[in-house]
Amino acid sequence: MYYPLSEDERMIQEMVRKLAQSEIAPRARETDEKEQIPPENIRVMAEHGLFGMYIPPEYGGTGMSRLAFAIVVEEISRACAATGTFLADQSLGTYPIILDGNEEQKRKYLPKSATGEKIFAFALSEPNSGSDVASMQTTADREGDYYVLNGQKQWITNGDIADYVIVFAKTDKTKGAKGISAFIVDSKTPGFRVGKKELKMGIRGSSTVALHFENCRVHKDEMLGSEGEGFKVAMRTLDMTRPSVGAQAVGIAQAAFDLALKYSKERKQFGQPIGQFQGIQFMLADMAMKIHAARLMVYNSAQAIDARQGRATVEASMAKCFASDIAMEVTIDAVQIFGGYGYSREYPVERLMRDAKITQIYEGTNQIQRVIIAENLLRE
Ligand code: COS
Repeated sequence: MYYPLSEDERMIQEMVRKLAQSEIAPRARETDEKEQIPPENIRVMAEHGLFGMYIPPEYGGTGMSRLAFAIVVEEISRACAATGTFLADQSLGTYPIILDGNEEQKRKYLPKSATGEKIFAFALSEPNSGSDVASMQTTADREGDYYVLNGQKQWITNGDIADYVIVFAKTDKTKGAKGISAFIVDSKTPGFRVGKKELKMGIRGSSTVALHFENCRVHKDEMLGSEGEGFKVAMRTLDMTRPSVGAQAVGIAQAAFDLALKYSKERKQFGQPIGQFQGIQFMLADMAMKIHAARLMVYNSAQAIDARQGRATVEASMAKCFASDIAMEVTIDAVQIFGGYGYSREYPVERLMRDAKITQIYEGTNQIQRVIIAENLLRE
Protein backbone atom coordinates (compact mmCIF):
# COMPACT_ATOMS: atom_id res chain seq x y z
CA MET A 1 0.00 0.00 0.00
CA TYR A 2 1.27 3.48 -0.81
CA TYR A 3 1.22 6.20 1.82
CA PRO A 4 2.65 9.67 1.32
CA LEU A 5 5.31 9.57 4.05
CA SER A 6 8.60 11.47 4.18
CA GLU A 7 11.88 9.63 4.59
CA ASP A 8 11.92 10.53 8.32
CA GLU A 9 8.34 9.34 8.83
CA ARG A 10 9.11 6.05 7.12
CA MET A 11 12.16 5.52 9.33
CA ILE A 12 10.16 6.26 12.47
CA GLN A 13 7.43 3.85 11.35
CA GLU A 14 9.96 1.07 10.86
CA MET A 15 11.77 1.75 14.13
CA VAL A 16 8.61 1.98 16.25
CA ARG A 17 7.00 -1.06 14.59
CA LYS A 18 10.04 -3.19 15.53
CA LEU A 19 10.17 -1.74 19.02
CA ALA A 20 6.43 -2.18 19.64
CA GLN A 21 6.34 -5.74 18.31
CA SER A 22 9.42 -6.87 20.24
CA GLU A 23 8.96 -5.00 23.53
CA ILE A 24 5.28 -4.12 23.94
CA ALA A 25 3.19 -6.72 22.07
CA PRO A 26 4.47 -9.66 24.19
CA ARG A 27 3.10 -7.93 27.31
CA ALA A 28 -0.33 -6.97 25.82
CA ARG A 29 -2.20 -9.92 27.27
CA GLU A 30 -0.71 -9.45 30.72
CA THR A 31 -1.52 -5.70 30.53
CA ASP A 32 -5.19 -6.56 29.89
CA GLU A 33 -5.37 -9.26 32.56
CA LYS A 34 -3.58 -7.32 35.31
CA GLU A 35 -5.38 -4.10 34.32
CA GLN A 36 -2.11 -2.19 34.57
CA ILE A 37 0.44 -0.84 32.09
CA PRO A 38 3.80 -2.48 32.79
CA PRO A 39 6.28 0.26 33.80
CA GLU A 40 8.68 -1.20 31.18
CA ASN A 41 6.29 -0.07 28.43
CA ILE A 42 6.44 3.51 29.68
CA ARG A 43 10.21 3.31 30.10
CA VAL A 44 10.70 1.98 26.55
CA MET A 45 8.55 4.77 25.07
CA ALA A 46 10.38 7.40 27.13
CA GLU A 47 13.82 6.05 26.19
CA HIS A 48 12.94 6.27 22.51
CA GLY A 49 11.73 9.85 22.82
CA LEU A 50 8.11 9.10 21.94
CA PHE A 51 6.70 11.50 24.54
CA GLY A 52 8.62 14.44 23.11
CA MET A 53 7.83 13.98 19.43
CA TYR A 54 5.17 16.69 19.14
CA ILE A 55 6.76 19.11 21.62
CA PRO A 56 8.76 21.97 20.03
CA PRO A 57 12.58 21.62 20.34
CA GLU A 58 12.86 24.86 22.36
CA TYR A 59 10.86 23.12 25.11
CA GLY A 60 12.75 19.84 25.13
CA GLY A 61 10.95 17.91 22.39
CA THR A 62 11.89 16.98 18.84
CA GLY A 63 9.08 18.93 17.14
CA MET A 64 8.26 16.25 14.62
CA SER A 65 5.23 16.26 12.34
CA ARG A 66 1.76 15.48 13.60
CA LEU A 67 1.77 12.67 11.04
CA ALA A 68 4.88 11.12 12.62
CA PHE A 69 3.09 11.05 15.97
CA ALA A 70 -0.03 9.48 14.41
CA ILE A 71 2.14 6.73 12.92
CA VAL A 72 3.71 6.07 16.31
CA VAL A 73 0.35 5.92 18.12
CA GLU A 74 -0.87 3.51 15.43
CA GLU A 75 2.13 1.19 15.84
CA ILE A 76 2.06 1.21 19.65
CA SER A 77 -1.72 0.58 19.64
CA ARG A 78 -1.28 -2.24 17.13
CA ALA A 79 0.95 -3.90 19.74
CA CYS A 80 -1.12 -2.92 22.81
CA ALA A 81 -4.11 -0.57 22.69
CA ALA A 82 -3.91 0.35 26.39
CA THR A 83 -0.29 1.44 25.96
CA GLY A 84 -1.38 3.45 22.91
CA THR A 85 -3.91 5.21 25.14
CA PHE A 86 -1.19 6.05 27.64
CA LEU A 87 0.95 7.65 24.93
CA ALA A 88 -1.94 9.51 23.28
CA ASP A 89 -3.31 10.75 26.60
CA GLN A 90 0.01 12.27 27.59
CA SER A 91 -0.44 14.43 24.48
CA LEU A 92 -4.05 15.22 25.47
CA GLY A 93 -2.78 16.53 28.81
CA THR A 94 0.10 18.41 27.19
CA TYR A 95 -1.46 20.04 24.11
CA PRO A 96 -3.40 22.64 26.15
CA ILE A 97 -0.02 23.95 27.35
CA ILE A 98 1.52 23.87 23.85
CA LEU A 99 -1.46 25.68 22.38
CA ASP A 100 -2.48 28.11 25.11
CA GLY A 101 0.29 28.16 27.71
CA ASN A 102 2.32 31.34 28.24
CA GLU A 103 6.12 31.30 27.90
CA GLU A 104 6.67 30.64 31.60
CA GLN A 105 4.20 27.74 31.67
CA LYS A 106 5.75 26.20 28.54
CA ARG A 107 9.25 26.39 30.05
CA LYS A 108 8.04 25.01 33.37
CA TYR A 109 6.00 22.04 32.11
CA LEU A 110 6.78 20.97 28.54
CA PRO A 111 10.32 19.63 29.11
CA LYS A 112 8.95 17.33 31.85
CA SER A 113 6.27 16.01 29.52
CA ALA A 114 8.76 15.54 26.67
CA THR A 115 10.90 13.12 28.69
CA GLY A 116 7.91 11.27 30.13
CA GLU A 117 9.34 12.09 33.58
CA LYS A 118 5.99 13.65 34.57
CA ILE A 119 2.54 12.42 33.61
CA PHE A 120 -0.11 14.83 32.34
CA ALA A 121 -3.87 14.24 32.27
CA PHE A 122 -6.90 16.07 30.88
CA ALA A 123 -10.00 16.51 33.07
CA LEU A 124 -13.00 17.79 31.13
CA SER A 125 -15.86 15.28 31.61
CA GLU A 126 -18.03 15.12 34.70
CA PRO A 127 -20.67 12.66 35.94
CA ASN A 128 -23.43 14.84 34.41
CA SER A 129 -21.44 16.56 31.66
CA GLY A 130 -19.96 14.43 28.89
CA SER A 131 -20.91 15.52 25.37
CA ASP A 132 -22.41 18.75 26.72
CA VAL A 133 -19.19 20.32 27.95
CA ALA A 134 -20.73 23.73 28.64
CA SER A 135 -23.01 22.21 31.32
CA MET A 136 -20.11 21.31 33.62
CA GLN A 137 -20.58 22.02 37.32
CA THR A 138 -17.07 22.13 38.74
CA THR A 139 -16.39 25.68 39.92
CA ALA A 140 -13.28 27.81 40.34
CA ASP A 141 -13.93 30.85 42.58
CA ARG A 142 -11.38 33.61 42.77
CA GLU A 143 -9.92 34.37 46.22
CA GLY A 144 -7.03 36.83 46.03
CA ASP A 145 -4.24 35.33 43.91
CA TYR A 146 -5.89 31.89 43.95
CA TYR A 147 -8.81 30.06 42.38
CA VAL A 148 -10.60 27.61 44.65
CA LEU A 149 -11.76 24.50 42.79
CA ASN A 150 -14.76 22.43 43.87
CA GLY A 151 -16.46 19.60 42.01
CA GLN A 152 -15.92 16.21 40.40
CA LYS A 153 -14.40 15.01 37.14
CA GLN A 154 -15.14 11.61 35.62
CA TRP A 155 -13.46 9.16 33.17
CA ILE A 156 -10.04 10.70 33.63
CA THR A 157 -7.34 8.61 31.98
CA ASN A 158 -4.24 8.39 34.20
CA GLY A 159 -5.93 10.67 36.77
CA ASP A 160 -4.57 8.47 39.57
CA ILE A 161 -0.96 8.58 38.40
CA ALA A 162 -0.80 12.04 36.85
CA ASP A 163 1.60 14.64 38.22
CA TYR A 164 -0.33 17.46 36.55
CA VAL A 165 -3.94 17.60 35.43
CA ILE A 166 -5.49 20.16 33.09
CA VAL A 167 -8.76 20.91 34.86
CA PHE A 168 -11.65 22.79 33.28
CA ALA A 169 -13.96 24.62 35.67
CA LYS A 170 -16.59 27.34 35.71
CA THR A 171 -15.26 30.74 36.74
CA ASP A 172 -18.65 32.25 35.83
CA LYS A 173 -21.69 29.99 36.12
CA THR A 174 -23.91 32.45 34.25
CA LYS A 175 -21.93 32.39 30.99
CA GLY A 176 -22.19 28.79 29.70
CA ALA A 177 -19.25 27.89 27.43
CA LYS A 178 -17.78 31.37 27.94
CA GLY A 179 -17.71 30.90 31.72
CA ILE A 180 -15.21 28.01 31.63
CA SER A 181 -11.49 28.41 32.42
CA ALA A 182 -8.59 25.95 32.24
CA PHE A 183 -6.01 25.34 34.99
CA ILE A 184 -2.81 23.34 35.34
CA VAL A 185 -3.29 21.56 38.67
CA ASP A 186 -0.47 19.83 40.52
CA SER A 187 -1.92 16.55 41.81
CA LYS A 188 -0.15 17.10 45.15
CA THR A 189 -2.26 20.21 45.84
CA PRO A 190 -4.36 19.80 49.03
CA GLY A 191 -8.00 19.24 48.07
CA PHE A 192 -7.12 17.15 45.00
CA ARG A 193 -8.42 13.62 45.59
CA VAL A 194 -8.50 10.53 43.40
CA GLY A 195 -11.87 8.74 43.47
CA LYS A 196 -13.28 5.51 42.09
CA LYS A 197 -11.34 3.53 39.52
CA GLU A 198 -13.47 2.25 36.62
CA LEU A 199 -13.56 -1.45 35.73
CA LYS A 200 -13.76 -1.31 31.96
CA MET A 201 -14.71 -3.49 28.99
CA GLY A 202 -11.48 -2.79 27.11
CA ILE A 203 -8.13 -0.94 27.28
CA ARG A 204 -8.07 -2.39 30.76
CA GLY A 205 -4.39 -1.63 31.26
CA SER A 206 -5.17 2.07 31.02
CA SER A 207 -6.41 3.51 34.31
CA THR A 208 -9.59 5.61 34.35
CA VAL A 209 -10.66 7.34 37.54
CA ALA A 210 -12.87 10.00 39.06
CA LEU A 211 -11.21 13.10 40.50
CA HIS A 212 -12.60 15.17 43.35
CA PHE A 213 -11.77 18.79 44.08
CA GLU A 214 -12.51 19.97 47.59
CA ASN A 215 -11.42 23.57 48.16
CA CYS A 216 -8.39 22.88 45.98
CA ARG A 217 -6.46 26.18 45.74
CA VAL A 218 -4.69 26.84 42.45
CA HIS A 219 -2.56 29.94 41.88
CA LYS A 220 -3.80 32.32 39.18
CA ASP A 221 -0.50 31.86 37.30
CA GLU A 222 -1.59 28.29 36.57
CA MET A 223 -4.53 29.42 34.45
CA LEU A 224 -4.20 28.58 30.75
CA GLY A 225 -5.16 31.49 28.54
CA SER A 226 -7.46 34.01 30.16
CA GLU A 227 -10.62 33.67 32.23
CA GLY A 228 -13.51 32.31 30.17
CA GLU A 229 -11.29 30.82 27.44
CA GLY A 230 -11.31 27.27 28.80
CA PHE A 231 -13.94 25.89 26.42
CA LYS A 232 -11.90 26.98 23.43
CA VAL A 233 -8.70 25.58 25.00
CA ALA A 234 -10.48 22.21 25.25
CA MET A 235 -11.87 22.32 21.69
CA ARG A 236 -8.56 23.40 20.15
CA THR A 237 -6.82 20.58 22.01
CA LEU A 238 -9.33 17.97 20.84
CA ASP A 239 -8.86 19.17 17.25
CA MET A 240 -5.18 18.25 17.65
CA THR A 241 -5.64 14.95 19.45
CA ARG A 242 -8.64 13.32 17.71
CA PRO A 243 -6.41 12.12 14.84
CA SER A 244 -4.51 10.12 17.49
CA VAL A 245 -7.72 8.30 18.45
CA GLY A 246 -8.16 7.54 14.74
CA ALA A 247 -4.56 6.30 14.60
CA GLN A 248 -5.15 4.08 17.62
CA ALA A 249 -8.26 2.65 15.94
CA VAL A 250 -6.28 1.89 12.76
CA GLY A 251 -3.61 0.13 14.84
CA ILE A 252 -6.20 -2.03 16.63
CA ALA A 253 -7.93 -2.88 13.32
CA GLN A 254 -4.60 -3.77 11.67
CA ALA A 255 -3.69 -6.09 14.56
CA ALA A 256 -7.05 -7.89 14.25
CA PHE A 257 -6.71 -8.13 10.47
CA ASP A 258 -3.16 -9.58 10.71
CA LEU A 259 -4.42 -12.31 13.02
CA ALA A 260 -7.49 -13.06 10.88
CA LEU A 261 -5.43 -13.27 7.67
CA LYS A 262 -2.92 -15.65 9.25
CA TYR A 263 -5.67 -17.80 10.72
CA SER A 264 -7.47 -17.96 7.33
CA LYS A 265 -4.36 -19.56 5.83
CA GLU A 266 -3.86 -22.03 8.70
CA ARG A 267 -7.35 -23.16 9.65
CA LYS A 268 -8.61 -26.00 7.47
CA GLN A 269 -12.26 -26.98 7.03
CA PHE A 270 -13.83 -29.13 4.30
CA GLY A 271 -10.29 -30.14 3.26
CA GLN A 272 -8.87 -26.68 2.59
CA PRO A 273 -7.76 -23.48 4.38
CA ILE A 274 -10.81 -21.35 5.15
CA GLY A 275 -9.14 -18.48 3.25
CA GLN A 276 -9.92 -20.43 0.07
CA PHE A 277 -13.64 -19.89 0.62
CA GLN A 278 -15.11 -16.84 -1.03
CA GLY A 279 -17.17 -16.04 2.07
CA ILE A 280 -13.93 -15.49 4.03
CA GLN A 281 -12.13 -13.88 1.08
CA PHE A 282 -14.78 -11.19 0.75
CA MET A 283 -14.55 -10.46 4.47
CA LEU A 284 -10.75 -10.17 4.28
CA ALA A 285 -10.94 -7.92 1.21
CA ASP A 286 -13.47 -5.61 2.88
CA MET A 287 -11.42 -5.48 6.09
CA ALA A 288 -8.25 -4.55 4.17
CA MET A 289 -10.08 -1.90 2.12
CA LYS A 290 -11.63 -0.31 5.19
CA ILE A 291 -8.32 -0.19 7.08
CA HIS A 292 -6.60 1.36 4.05
CA ALA A 293 -9.28 4.07 3.76
CA ALA A 294 -9.22 4.77 7.51
CA ARG A 295 -5.42 5.04 7.55
CA LEU A 296 -5.46 7.47 4.61
CA MET A 297 -8.00 9.64 6.45
CA VAL A 298 -6.00 9.61 9.67
CA TYR A 299 -2.75 10.47 7.88
CA ASN A 300 -4.54 13.18 5.90
CA SER A 301 -6.02 14.77 9.03
CA ALA A 302 -2.57 14.84 10.64
CA GLN A 303 -1.08 16.36 7.49
CA ALA A 304 -3.86 18.97 7.41
CA ILE A 305 -2.84 20.04 10.94
CA ASP A 306 0.82 20.16 9.88
CA ALA A 307 0.06 22.11 6.70
CA ARG A 308 -2.17 24.68 8.40
CA GLN A 309 -0.12 24.72 11.62
CA GLY A 310 -3.31 24.27 13.54
CA ARG A 311 -6.99 23.89 13.07
CA ALA A 312 -8.34 21.01 11.03
CA THR A 313 -11.58 20.45 12.95
CA VAL A 314 -13.52 18.68 10.21
CA GLU A 315 -10.68 16.43 9.07
CA ALA A 316 -9.87 15.50 12.69
CA SER A 317 -13.49 14.60 13.51
CA MET A 318 -13.92 12.69 10.24
CA ALA A 319 -10.74 10.68 10.80
CA LYS A 320 -11.59 9.85 14.42
CA CYS A 321 -15.16 8.90 13.59
CA PHE A 322 -14.47 6.90 10.43
CA ALA A 323 -11.42 5.03 11.74
CA SER A 324 -13.08 4.07 15.01
CA ASP A 325 -16.23 2.79 13.27
CA ILE A 326 -13.94 0.76 10.99
CA ALA A 327 -11.98 -0.60 13.96
CA MET A 328 -15.22 -1.87 15.48
CA GLU A 329 -16.36 -3.50 12.21
CA VAL A 330 -12.98 -5.08 11.48
CA THR A 331 -12.48 -6.48 14.98
CA ILE A 332 -16.01 -7.96 14.99
CA ASP A 333 -15.23 -9.62 11.64
CA ALA A 334 -11.91 -10.91 12.95
CA VAL A 335 -13.72 -12.61 15.85
CA GLN A 336 -16.17 -14.07 13.32
CA ILE A 337 -13.36 -15.50 11.17
CA PHE A 338 -11.86 -17.17 14.24
CA GLY A 339 -15.29 -18.66 15.05
CA GLY A 340 -15.53 -20.21 18.51
CA TYR A 341 -11.80 -19.62 19.06
CA GLY A 342 -12.40 -15.91 18.46
CA TYR A 343 -14.84 -15.86 21.37
CA SER A 344 -12.31 -17.50 23.64
CA ARG A 345 -9.97 -15.45 25.79
CA GLU A 346 -7.19 -17.77 24.72
CA TYR A 347 -6.90 -15.81 21.47
CA PRO A 348 -6.27 -12.07 21.32
CA VAL A 349 -9.04 -11.07 18.88
CA GLU A 350 -11.71 -10.78 21.57
CA ARG A 351 -9.46 -8.31 23.43
CA LEU A 352 -9.03 -6.25 20.26
CA MET A 353 -12.81 -6.16 19.82
CA ARG A 354 -13.22 -4.92 23.40
CA ASP A 355 -10.38 -2.40 22.97
CA ALA A 356 -11.85 -1.03 19.71
CA LYS A 357 -15.13 0.03 21.34
CA ILE A 358 -13.69 2.90 23.34
CA THR A 359 -12.38 4.63 20.20
CA GLN A 360 -16.00 5.27 19.16
CA ILE A 361 -16.65 6.88 22.54
CA TYR A 362 -13.73 8.84 23.99
CA GLU A 363 -12.55 12.30 22.90
CA GLY A 364 -16.16 12.86 21.83
CA THR A 365 -18.62 10.15 20.83
CA ASN A 366 -19.00 9.45 17.12
CA GLN A 367 -22.45 11.05 17.29
CA ILE A 368 -20.76 14.27 18.51
CA GLN A 369 -18.16 13.98 15.70
CA ARG A 370 -21.01 13.86 13.18
CA VAL A 371 -22.57 16.94 14.81
CA ILE A 372 -19.24 18.80 14.54
CA ILE A 373 -18.76 17.75 10.88
CA ALA A 374 -22.31 18.72 9.89
CA GLU A 375 -22.28 22.05 11.77
CA ASN A 376 -18.98 23.06 10.16
CA LEU A 377 -20.22 22.09 6.70
CA LEU A 378 -23.46 23.98 7.14
CA ARG A 379 -21.62 27.05 8.46
CA GLU A 380 -19.35 27.12 5.38
N1 COS B 1 -11.88 25.42 18.01
C1 COS B 1 -11.98 26.70 18.51
N2 COS B 1 -13.15 27.20 18.98
C2 COS B 1 -14.23 26.38 18.94
C3 COS B 1 -14.17 25.07 18.44
C4 COS B 1 -12.93 24.60 17.94
N3 COS B 1 -12.81 23.39 17.44
N4 COS B 1 -15.40 24.52 18.52
C5 COS B 1 -16.21 25.44 19.07
N5 COS B 1 -15.49 26.56 19.31
C6 COS B 1 -16.00 27.83 19.86
C7 COS B 1 -17.19 28.32 19.03
O1 COS B 1 -16.74 29.08 17.93
C8 COS B 1 -17.96 29.15 20.05
O2 COS B 1 -17.30 30.39 20.20
P1 COS B 1 -18.06 31.81 19.93
O3 COS B 1 -19.29 31.74 20.82
O4 COS B 1 -17.06 32.81 20.32
O5 COS B 1 -18.41 31.79 18.48
C9 COS B 1 -17.76 28.39 21.36
O6 COS B 1 -16.55 27.61 21.17
C10 COS B 1 -18.92 27.49 21.71
O7 COS B 1 -19.11 26.60 20.62
P2 COS B 1 -20.49 25.79 20.37
O8 COS B 1 -21.62 26.77 20.47
O9 COS B 1 -20.33 24.99 19.12
O10 COS B 1 -20.54 24.85 21.66
P3 COS B 1 -21.57 23.73 22.12
O11 COS B 1 -21.87 23.93 23.55
O12 COS B 1 -22.70 23.64 21.14
O13 COS B 1 -20.70 22.37 22.05
C11 COS B 1 -19.67 20.43 21.05
C12 COS B 1 -20.11 21.92 20.93
C13 COS B 1 -20.85 19.49 21.27
C14 COS B 1 -19.02 20.11 19.74
C15 COS B 1 -18.65 20.29 22.20
O14 COS B 1 -19.26 20.48 23.44
C16 COS B 1 -17.92 18.96 22.17
O15 COS B 1 -16.92 18.78 21.45
N6 COS B 1 -18.38 17.96 22.98
C17 COS B 1 -17.69 16.70 23.12
C18 COS B 1 -16.69 16.80 24.21
C19 COS B 1 -15.69 15.71 24.20
O16 COS B 1 -15.05 15.43 23.22
N7 COS B 1 -15.56 15.07 25.37
C20 COS B 1 -14.59 14.06 25.56
C21 COS B 1 -13.71 14.49 26.67
S1 COS B 1 -12.04 14.08 26.45
S2 COS B 1 -11.96 12.15 26.65
